[in-house]
Amino acid sequence: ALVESAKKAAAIQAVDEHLLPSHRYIGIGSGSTVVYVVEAIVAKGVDFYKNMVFIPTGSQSKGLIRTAGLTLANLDERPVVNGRPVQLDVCFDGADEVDAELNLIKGGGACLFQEKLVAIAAKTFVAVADYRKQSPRLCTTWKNIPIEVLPLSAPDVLLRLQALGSPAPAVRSGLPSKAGECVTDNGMWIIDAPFPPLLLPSDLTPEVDGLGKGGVWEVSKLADELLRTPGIVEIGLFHGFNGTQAVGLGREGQAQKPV
Ligand code: DER
Repeated sequence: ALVESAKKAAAIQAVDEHLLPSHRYIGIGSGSTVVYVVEAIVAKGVDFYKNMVFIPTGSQSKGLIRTAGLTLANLDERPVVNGRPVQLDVCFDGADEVDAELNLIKGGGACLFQEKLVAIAAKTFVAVADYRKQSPRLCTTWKNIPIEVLPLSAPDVLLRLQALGSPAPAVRSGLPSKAGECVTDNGMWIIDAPFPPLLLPSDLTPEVDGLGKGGVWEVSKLADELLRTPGIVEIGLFHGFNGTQAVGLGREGQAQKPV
């Protein structure tokens, strides 16, 4: 009950603070917290949201938008002005872990690929997360980095991840709802790769370079290495987003500003 009320409070605060009446294109993430974001938007009343268009980040997100009676448009259906698809004004999404510099682990719900596409298309990305998600360093409370891979490449990617210092990467099972592997909205698999806590740039010293010695990486260095690996389609590490905001409810019950 405390967690659900924390999610709901964070969602209401996020919408109150970051969704403006003038906004037109809004990204809607995936997971359980974003359900409260959609509820908070609907609670604003039809006059508030009737001219807004909502962009989903996967099948669950699309269903949320449709069921709420909000206007739905796919990412590739945005108008193109001067050769550029219009930017989203804001994107609301959940997170599995948020570190001190607002880097995120995402992908607990296996929706990370479209979530990242929508997140980078937005002027402001708002991570809506309850107090459980706040952490000093990524891979502290959420032990694995979710990685979307082409199924054909899975054996080789698993080997590569071990070479990069992940102790026990594994393809995510679809159980209990589906025998065999979890298959994403994009027809891909998810590999969950555990790593020791990911360092921040400020943690680096001449001796600790964050380049994977003993499996210890700095966030952006690991992200770059993973995104260079053939077969990896996208990774559940969101880092260096300008304009990221995080809204969560602290233990003391007061909504906290960015971590
Ligand atoms: O899968 C995802 O990336 C979701 O956004 C997830 O990280 C957050 O899900 P939750 O709101 O149910 O914790």
